[in-house]
Amino acid sequence: MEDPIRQIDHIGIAVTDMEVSKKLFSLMFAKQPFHEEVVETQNLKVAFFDLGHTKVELLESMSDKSAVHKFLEKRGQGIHHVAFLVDDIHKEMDRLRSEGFELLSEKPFRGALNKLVVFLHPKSANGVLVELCQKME
Ligand code: CMX
Repeated sequence: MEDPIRQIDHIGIAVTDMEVSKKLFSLMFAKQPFHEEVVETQNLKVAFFDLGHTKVELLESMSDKSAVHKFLEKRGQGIHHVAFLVDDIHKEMDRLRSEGFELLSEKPFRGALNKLVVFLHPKSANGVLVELCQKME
C-alpha cells in the first residue's frame, strides 16, 4: 500500500497584520507571495509563499468569529496548522476516523487555492491542528 500521507502541502502561520508579515516573510524567503485570497467561509485573508515542495500560508483574521482570531487572542502569532496533501480525502477521513482521530467536520469543504480541506482536532493530534487537503479537478 502506498503511504496515504506523503507530503506537507503547507504550514499555516497566524499573523495579526498581513501587510507587515508579508514584508517580513518576503525578506526571509527573498520572494513575494505567489497567491493571495479571501477565504469567505473561514473569515480569513491568506497569502501563500511557494517554497518548492511545500508552501507557507499566512493567515489574518477578518472577523472576531474566525478560528484564527481566537487563536491569536489566546496564543498570539505563530504556527497555526500543518496541512498534509492527500489523494483521496474521503478515504483518508474514513481511515483516520476509524483510527480514533476527531474530525472537525462531517464533510470536507472548499478551502484556499481551490482545495478540498478538512481539519483534525488538535486534541486528537498531540496539540497540532492538522489539515488534510486534496487538489480539486
Ligand atoms: N493549534 C493547536 N491547538 C489549538 C489550536 C491550534 N491552531 N487552536 C486551538 N487549539 C487548542 C486550544 O489551545 C485549546 O486547548 P486547551 O483546551 O488545552 O486550552 C483547545 O484547542 C480548544 O481551543 P479553543 O480556543 O477553545 O477553540 P475552539 O475549541 O473553539 O476551536 C478548533 C479550536 C481547533 C476546533 C478551531 O480552531 C477550528 O475549528 N479550527 C479549524 C478551522 C481553522 O482553523 N481554520 C483556519 C485555517 C483555514 C485555512 O487554512 O484556510
